[in-house]
Amino acid sequence: MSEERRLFFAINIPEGIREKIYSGFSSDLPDGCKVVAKENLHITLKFIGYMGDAGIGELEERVSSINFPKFRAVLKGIGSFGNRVVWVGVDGGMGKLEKLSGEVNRALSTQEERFHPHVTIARNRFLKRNELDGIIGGMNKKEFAESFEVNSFDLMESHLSREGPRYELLFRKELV
Ligand code: 3AM
Repeated sequence: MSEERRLFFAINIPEGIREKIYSGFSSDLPDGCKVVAKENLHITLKFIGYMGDAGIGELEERVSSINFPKFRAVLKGIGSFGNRVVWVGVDGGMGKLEKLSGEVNRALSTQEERFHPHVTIARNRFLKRNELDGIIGGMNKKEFAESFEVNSFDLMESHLSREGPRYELLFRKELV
């Protein structure tokens, strides 16, 4: 039996925008937050969980039936889920992202879950709610907005370690 791997489908963010997010926001966050590495910034399309190699082959075959047109997405604004996950929001292409997520669920025969597209930039560990809200308020004054064309999505493997996750691209599904 092959080793189980931790998998998720992601829309990877172009390098220039990852650089702007990282240098403009992530690197300013205090130590109480665990910042997502610049190379790991992405929008999770669907978390899969653990699967062996045969499962990966099946995922690839199933998503190969998806014929979804390329579209533009706009990343805008900073927010948080509760007092924990700090994110850059999606403020354009939302309908298309939701449709694409639906297509992925249809192809995989998985249930639709609540889908809130976002780019996690940090996870708060020690900051109090009002401290984090103050930092996010300051970040939003910078009025970050960047758009890019979504022309593919990727199956990623997450290798967990003490230093944080390392993501490996397993296959790419091109949009049409
Ligand atoms: O892209 P973000 O950071 O929002 O939180 C995990 C991360 O999301 C999420 O999958 C992404 C890649 O690791 N994740 C981890 N475990 C999960 C689970 N059991 C999960 N999402 C849903 N269910």
